[in-house]
Amino acid sequence: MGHKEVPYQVIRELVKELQPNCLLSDHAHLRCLYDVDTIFFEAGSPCPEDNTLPSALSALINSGGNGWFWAPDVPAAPLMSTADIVNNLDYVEPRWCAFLLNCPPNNQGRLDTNIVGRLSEAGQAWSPDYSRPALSAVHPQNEHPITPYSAVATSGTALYAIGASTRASVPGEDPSVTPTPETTPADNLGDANNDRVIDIIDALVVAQYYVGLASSPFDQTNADVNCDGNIDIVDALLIAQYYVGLITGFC
Ligand SMILES: [Ca+2]
Ligand SMILES: [Ca+2]
Repeated sequence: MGHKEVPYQVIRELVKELQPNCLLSDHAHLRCLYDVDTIFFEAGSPCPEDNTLPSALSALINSGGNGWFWAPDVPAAPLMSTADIVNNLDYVEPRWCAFLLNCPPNNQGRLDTNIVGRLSEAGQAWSPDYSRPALSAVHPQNEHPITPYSAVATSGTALYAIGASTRASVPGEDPSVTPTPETTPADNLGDANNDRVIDIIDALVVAQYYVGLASSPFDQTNADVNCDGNIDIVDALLIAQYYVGLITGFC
């Protein structure tokens, strides 16, 4: 989506702090490693046959919800067939490309049983090719990217380049993009860092708090958005869902 649409470097630093070996990508539609660990190929823009860069090809296992995120109709929604999962794996394997199959966790933080069953079937139906040679080493990557606040260019749109974006998706720059509203519910639930905005940063600081990396300021009352007396990853998930418009309020 481009490094400027979310606080990319903040999220990257947190992920690397929690899981140093975790590979991070930005869904920027770029065919190069631009402050990311892997290239991200979306279904419909397949990985080239001669690919030699660490890559991932995404697909959705279910057609419920909006495909990416869980919704109540997901447990009964049709799933990608076992044969199709195996075909995708066979397609990406010789291209050194991972198959990133989106399986949405439900509102309890778990995968629904139909999804678990399908993954089990696919695991039994597919065998990796252990004779595939190793991927050649890639050049060193920038481990601490800094996204500039602004930039100018004599031609074109500089922000797209420095933000690793191929699309007009910079809030405030494109009239079709709606900036994050500067509002919160009346009771401020969800505004975990008390900056009067509910955004992905609030989900992030709640997740940090849950794993013992409390940041400051941190409002515990605002963080417990499902009002169950605990501040955990479910609260972070709900705040993220609120931010992207999947839910319209909290407890
Ligand atoms: Ca906030
Ligand atoms: Ca809670």
